[in-house]
This record gives sequence, structure tokens and C-alpha cells, in this order.
Amino acid sequence: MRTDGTEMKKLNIGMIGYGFMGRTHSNAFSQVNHFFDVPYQPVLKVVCARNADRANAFAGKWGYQAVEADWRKVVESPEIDLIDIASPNDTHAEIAVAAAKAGKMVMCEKPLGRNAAEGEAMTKAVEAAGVPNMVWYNYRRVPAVMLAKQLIDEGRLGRIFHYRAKFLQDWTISTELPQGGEGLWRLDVAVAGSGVTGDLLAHCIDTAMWLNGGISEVTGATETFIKQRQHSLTGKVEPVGIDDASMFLARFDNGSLATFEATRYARGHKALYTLEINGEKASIMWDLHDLHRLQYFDHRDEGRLRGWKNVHITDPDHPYMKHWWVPGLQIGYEHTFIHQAADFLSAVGEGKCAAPTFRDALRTDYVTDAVLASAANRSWVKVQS
Ligand code: SOE
Repeated sequence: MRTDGTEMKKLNIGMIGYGFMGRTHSNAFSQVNHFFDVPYQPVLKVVCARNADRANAFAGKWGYQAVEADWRKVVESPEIDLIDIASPNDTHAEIAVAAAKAGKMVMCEKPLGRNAAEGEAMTKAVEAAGVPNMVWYNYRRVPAVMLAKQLIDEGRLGRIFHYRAKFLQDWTISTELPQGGEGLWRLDVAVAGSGVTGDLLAHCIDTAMWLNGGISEVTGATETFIKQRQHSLTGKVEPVGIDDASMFLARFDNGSLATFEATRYARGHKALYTLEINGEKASIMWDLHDLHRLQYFDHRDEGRLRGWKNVHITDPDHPYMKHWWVPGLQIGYEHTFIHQAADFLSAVGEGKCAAPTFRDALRTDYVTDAVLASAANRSWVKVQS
């Protein structure tokens, strides 16, 4: 029951995948009605995965009513309203296209496809079917990042000159780490599509284009530091095809200049996603390790007191925060997925699609493809639009 007395409609979820992202999405669907007044009540109907023991354990823990090994059966089931794809990247396109054809709403973990060709097929399928769709680029829904968006849209920064983003990790430095299989498919290029470009830079690019508009051209460099690793599935030592580190320069449509960097070889950094935007009048900085704070500098402040403000994002007038606790008490990573589920369900209730849609995420795939092409050709590459 909603606060206005209307009944919520049930929305039956078919979850494909049970890894890290299967957990974040399941948690979002489980929690959303506790905190947000949305028109739908997600029902964890079925979880689909190949390993029956693991799938049963996952279903028990999260309260899924059934387990299925074949995703096609979930997609075809008349009981299911929404297919949520939380499985590895090489499964996204086929499942999303089939789900759209079956008339299901489709949510998909990022990146949309392993490359833009897959992303295009997926986008075409959901648009042809006219089904609600969304990609889980969750960092847009960090309240501090949403506040940054509001400040930029209000024109407080003035003309934007610079955008700077980094996503630094250190979990693949060991040469002993195998590639492929559960948990390590991100190192297998056939499954992941690319390395940190599609996995980490894709987040930075999604946020950047949402905050600062389209990217017109890029020039990048990538490196694979560990050239071969044992494959978990074949047991053989095989060449590594992913990029371990990727960086690029970019020009935005609005004339601003940007630097982007992602790596899994920055010893000491676990998930340091940072962004900084410098405008004519003001600047903004944000850091995932301190996600409930936004740093803001406004040149229009009185000179004697001018300086960086460190805003603690916990007040009810901060984005999303009135739904949570009391001022001063902060929220974290998992809440970004709950916000995304809430926005998706509210939009569906109004007959709309919440961003980022598949088409929005396809634009990110165009940029990541351009970065990889530019790194291979050692040139500037125009981004497809
Ligand atoms: C990789 O380690 C990873 O889990 C990404 O796949 C996620 O998208 C990112 O949010 C955190 O890091």
C-alpha cells in the first residue's frame, strides 16, 4: 500500500545471474518499497544461473520463489514482467534482445554490450518492442553526484573548462591470478569485451556525459601489464586480451577538455573513483571513498572566506536523502542501486523510461570503442553519435 492509499502493482522479476551484481540488484528490489513510495512492488520470482547448488543457495538467501537453469525459459515465462541481466557481459546482448522480443521490461548491468555493435542490437530491440529499459550505471544515483548535476544544471559553475575522472583499483596485480570463470571473467576478453575500459572507464564516461554533455573525440593509450595468465576453465596458460590500464584525453561538445584514467594496477587503491569539474565560476570534486561528501569551490564567495566547502550530503533537501535516516547519518554504495530501482519503477508508473536508458548507455559504448580504437591506432578518433 502506498502512502496515498493506492495499491502497488506486483512486478515479477526474473534475475539472470547471482554474482556481485545479482546481489546489489536483488537488494535494491527487496529494499525499494521500504523507503520509496513507488507504484510497483517487485517480487523476486525466479533467479536463473547454471550452477544449481549456488542458485538454490542464492534463492534461499534473497527469497526468490524459484530457480531456473535456462534463461530462455525465464524470458518466455508469462509470469515474468521484468528481466534483470546481472550475468557476465557476453550474455547481455542475447538475453536482452530475446527479453525485449518477448515484451519484457529489461534492466541490464553495465556495460551495455561488449562493444557498440552489441549495444546497438540491444537498443534497437528494446526500442522496437517499446519496453521500459535501463542500465545500472549506479554512480549517477550517489546523492552527492546527483547534487553535482543539479549545481551544473543551475549554471553555478558557468562555462566548463575541465573534466577529470579516475577509477583506480589494484586487485589484478598478482601474476598468479587466473583469468576466466566465476569471479574472474572480467579478465577474459572473450567474456568481458575489454578490460578496465568497459568495466571502469565506462562508469566515468557515463557520469561525465550526463554531467557535461557529449564527448566528440578521444585519444587513448592502453596497456596489458601481465601478458599471459592461466585460464580457470581450460587450465592452460593463455594470452591476456584485456586492457589492464586505459587512459584517454577527450574533447566534449561544449568545448571542455578532459582526462580519464582507469587501472587495476594502482597499488593501495581499491575502488577510487574520483571526478573533478572546473568551471569559470566554480569547481566540484567528488570521491567514491568518501561518497557522502561533495567538495565545492565558488569563486563568487567573499574573498576573505573563499575556499573549498566540504558538504556532508545527509540533509533532507539533498537528493534522495529525505527517504533515509536523520540529518548527519550517511548512506553508502548499495543505496545507489535502491535509488536506481526507485527511479525506474516511478518512471514506469508514469509510462516513461528513467535514464540511463539503453540508448544512453550505447553512447558510452561508442566512447569506449573509440578509446580502444584510438589506443590501437595511436590517433585521435571521432566518437560515433
Ligand atoms: C570491478 O572490480 C567492479 O566491480 C566493477 O565491475 C563495478 O562496476 C564497479 O562499480 C566496482 O568495480
